[in-house]
Amino acid sequence: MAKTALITGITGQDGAYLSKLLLEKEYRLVGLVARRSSDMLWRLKELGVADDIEYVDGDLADVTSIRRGLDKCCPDEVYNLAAQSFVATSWQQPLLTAKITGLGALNALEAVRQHNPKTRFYQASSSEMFGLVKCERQDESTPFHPRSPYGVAKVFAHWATVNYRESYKMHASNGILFNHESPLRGVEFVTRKVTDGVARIKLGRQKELRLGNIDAKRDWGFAGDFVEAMWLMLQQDEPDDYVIATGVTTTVRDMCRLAFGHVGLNYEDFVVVDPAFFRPAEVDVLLGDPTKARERLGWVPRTTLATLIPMMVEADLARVARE
Ligand code: G4F
Repeated sequence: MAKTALITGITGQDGAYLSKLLLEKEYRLVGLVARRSSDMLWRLKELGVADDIEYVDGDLADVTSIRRGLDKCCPDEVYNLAAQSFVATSWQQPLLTAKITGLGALNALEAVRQHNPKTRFYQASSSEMFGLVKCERQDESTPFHPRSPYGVAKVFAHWATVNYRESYKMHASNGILFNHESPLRGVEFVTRKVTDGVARIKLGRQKELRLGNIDAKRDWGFAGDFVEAMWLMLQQDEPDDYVIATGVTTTVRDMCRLAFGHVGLNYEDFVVVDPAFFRPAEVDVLLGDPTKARERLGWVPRTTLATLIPMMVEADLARVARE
């Protein structure tokens, strides 16, 4: 019998790649969508899956709407990907971030528990929880020290998931995902801001690119690889928490070098460091240790940053040329 999955945040980058993966595995797929409009389906359309999904109206801030969504489709698996996920915005809207990113996960867990506690549950945890890192490589035992309202909200959601697992024996797992990017990334995030900027500069539509802290280091992988780990977590006999990362860290500066270099330009001629993009508290470096995911899930990242960034630049060159 085909399985049914309910995905919150289905219109985001990860929602789109996970949808594609689950449809390939012949799942019946249901997306919980807060405010439906055809514009917001662009990622699902780009992957050619928008018409293969059933959509139900619902918002993580409204537990009754999640219950209605669950009652309607009775899923075997729930993937909670919805969040206010842009770290910089979380200082502008800390309460909204807490409500959606933090409490929203608890709403989803409680709705699942009431509907059918045997439903398998995936929570999108984040490496932002490590924040002011306590060791060189972060794994599942590294203590959290979040540095943003977003990170604080994710810590709440993470522990709520652990608590539901321990209290109600629910099959609830946290995927502690390090940064993961793709051509479907929003332009507010630094990789896509850079690849979009490179395309605009190369095609003569923009003269410079203003960035914040280009000495920050991130462990960047490909979203298409990372969603496989989400699915694998829910196929295990026992629920657990897993770090999903590449194990390689790179500065924003070197990522710029790669992106501009792909079109034969030198980033130093175009990047302007603008303090307006600095954050009140920065996560200087993230570097994940995905050993547990490799050993227990058999998951390994396939795409390096050196492949990913050119892929994103090419997609943006095509998009900008079409504009
Ligand atoms: O691309 P970013 O905005 O991603 P960030 O803050 O690391 O968060 C992303 O990854 C998390 C996983 O660790 C997710 F949980 C989260 O939802 C999101 O997907 O920024 C990356 C780095 C930061 O250090 C930032 O200060 O790039 C630096 N940066 C420098 N200039 C910039 C800019 N970031 C942005 N967005 N824009 C800039 O102009």
